[in-house]
Amino acid sequence: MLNEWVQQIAALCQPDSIHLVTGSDEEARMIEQELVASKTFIPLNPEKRPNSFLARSAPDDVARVEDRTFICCSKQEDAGPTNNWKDPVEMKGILNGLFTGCMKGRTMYVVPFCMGPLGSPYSHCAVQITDSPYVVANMRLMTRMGDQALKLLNEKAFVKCIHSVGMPEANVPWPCNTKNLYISHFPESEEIWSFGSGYGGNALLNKKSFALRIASTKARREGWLAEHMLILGITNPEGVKRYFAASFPSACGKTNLAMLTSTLKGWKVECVGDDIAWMYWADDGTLRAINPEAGFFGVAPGTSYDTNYNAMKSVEKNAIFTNVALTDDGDVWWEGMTKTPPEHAISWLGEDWTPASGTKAAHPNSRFTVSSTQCPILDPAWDAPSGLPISGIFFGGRRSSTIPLVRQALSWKHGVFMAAAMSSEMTAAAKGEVGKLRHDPFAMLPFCGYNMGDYFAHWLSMEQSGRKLPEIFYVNWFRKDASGKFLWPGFGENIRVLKWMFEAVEGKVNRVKTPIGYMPEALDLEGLHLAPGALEELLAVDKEGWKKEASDLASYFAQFGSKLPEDLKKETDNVTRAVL
Ligand code: SAT
Ligand code: MN
Repeated sequence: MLNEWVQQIAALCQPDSIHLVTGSDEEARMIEQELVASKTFIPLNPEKRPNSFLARSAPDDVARVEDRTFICCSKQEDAGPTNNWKDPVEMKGILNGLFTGCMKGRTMYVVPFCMGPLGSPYSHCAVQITDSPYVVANMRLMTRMGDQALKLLNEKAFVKCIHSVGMPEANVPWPCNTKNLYISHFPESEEIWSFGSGYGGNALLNKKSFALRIASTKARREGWLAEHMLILGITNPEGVKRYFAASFPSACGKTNLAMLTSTLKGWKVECVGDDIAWMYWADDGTLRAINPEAGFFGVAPGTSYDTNYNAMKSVEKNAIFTNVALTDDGDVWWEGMTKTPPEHAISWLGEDWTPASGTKAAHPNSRFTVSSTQCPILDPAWDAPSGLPISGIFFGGRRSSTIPLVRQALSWKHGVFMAAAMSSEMTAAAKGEVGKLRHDPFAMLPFCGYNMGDYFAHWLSMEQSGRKLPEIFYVNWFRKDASGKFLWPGFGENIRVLKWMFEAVEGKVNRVKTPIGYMPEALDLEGLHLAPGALEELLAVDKEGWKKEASDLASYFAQFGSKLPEDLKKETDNVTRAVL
């Protein structure tokens, strides 16, 4: 089956050669050498960062492009109002034209990969065909790929991912074709066709395209959840360990949170994953999560030994950096990595840069790619085939006002409502207006492969007898005071909020009921010096703000029409009434 399909795609794309990727070390060295020869990879100083490379993308191929991302299912209604829909037959016609001969003069790589622990009943396989060796090098760090995945494919159905940078015979370090971008998903035939971009989620189809957009449609059919969530383990001073999953939009600190260094004595965090969780109901009624990925594709700017020690340790070797700056001693640098910037560097655009330049040395969406196994606090059970039991789920956006530091849902339905009501200030992870507030339900707006109204209903349907439902929380690390300063220090100090959630799950009563959920009566602030009044402000129910929130939400929800579950309408009415 694999062979036939590969031949068919090869006949369409007309590459010079076909390379079935094995995942071996020799092969990896060969691909790296090829990338160095084509100037896509700049080898870093091996004394500073062994076996690591810097890539610079084309200046207009730097982030996910949501308005060129399509869901192609037969009925428009199934894609829903928040996705770009295209008729599958029409889209196949366009793609056939674009892909014809698109790999002439290039090698077509065939990358078998498995998302989730090898041999886990919860894992799913796919194959990505790509003409980008850069994509192959990244997938090697981020997925379980090559021979180990090929063995699992056998005769089983696999998701078909076809990717081309869309530039035959182009001899440039970063080939792409951003005038003709198509990131197209066919949930009914489980295919992904991506054309024109070589960057991140547009090109690494394992990540958002498969593990979220296609997987979410599979999950809906089969009764599980494919979510934009990190997974972490928290151990308390008594040695009790609990796992939490947490959902935030892109570039809102999931990687930092997943690798948190606790500032509270005796409390410890371990990392299972930083971006995607697949969750299933086990026979004992618990919700169990696996991380489908095997590596991190983290935002570089702002990452330092102070803010995320474990990420910095993870990228000390065997890492790929994209769109960060190159220092004069052959290492990498980005804004926020050190307190004092280098006196001179080469920017992500390949130009001379000094702190006086007045521009960014690294692109705000520059990234590091590294294998999970390099994370010093990787959870010992991160790869467990049976997944890990989830005690709590929390959601959070980037909100400078209104949304309190933390609250607990009053019920499962209320929790689903809180997540559906999520909105967040936009970041550089996607092309668009950075800082603009937008609705981003469950942090899945760009990643849900079907009608968001049906997605809400799917979440509500998780509440069934015999299930141990996780507690749901909502956090906001990003609230600011009147002068625009963050009220909460974030990073390692977030353990104080995690502690409250951990204890809430255990049934320890330290909460007050408010119209918008349970809020902490007290937080452990020992050793932390918050500005006077900051905690009160962080936990205040801002009535005026909530009134606006509720009326805005009602009009947002209206677009889902009859697909909006009655329960969410009721929850909106409840909150509106309660805050009025
Ligand atoms: O480029 S990615 O989609 O992988 C990163 C992100 O948006 O989270
Ligand atoms: Mn993400």
